[in-house]
Amino acid sequence: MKRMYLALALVLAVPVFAIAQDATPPAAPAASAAPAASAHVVKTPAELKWGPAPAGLPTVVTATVVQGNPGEAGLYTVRLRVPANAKIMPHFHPTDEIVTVISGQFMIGMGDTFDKASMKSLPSGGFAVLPAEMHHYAMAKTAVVVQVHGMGPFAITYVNQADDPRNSPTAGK
Ligand SMILES: [Cu+2]
Repeated sequence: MKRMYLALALVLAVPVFAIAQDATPPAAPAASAAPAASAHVVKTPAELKWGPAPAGLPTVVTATVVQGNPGEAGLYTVRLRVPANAKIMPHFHPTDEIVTVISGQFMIGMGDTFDKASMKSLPSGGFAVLPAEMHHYAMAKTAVVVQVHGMGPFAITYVNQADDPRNSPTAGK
């Protein structure tokens, strides 16, 4: 009886294997149909050009575009220099915001109210994913460089309009 089951199992297994063998690999997309290829980017830190941060971030923050264009659709990577004690008050984004701390001590909290006690401190090498629409806030414990990447266009909406540097240039200082 055992032998019969084994034979049956082999018979059943063979067609599955045959199907797997017959499966044709997906055809490579034609060059014209492929999405725009990513640009080849290899940069030393010294080659990064710093300037004003994207609109909506505190005016004390400076930024460099590492890759892509945060103002357009598609993958972008920027780095932000945030001076010690500067705050980015409760806000959210339409797409996931992925944060990597390059240097310094950064702090991130979740919710609608800035609460320093509940923030998590992230040293150099710290990492965070802030999902689209999730309310969060941040502060530089020391001067920091943080890398932010995600799918553009980058946008920021503050929970309280008074915290938006576009409305009050001293916000976040
Ligand atoms: Cu954010």
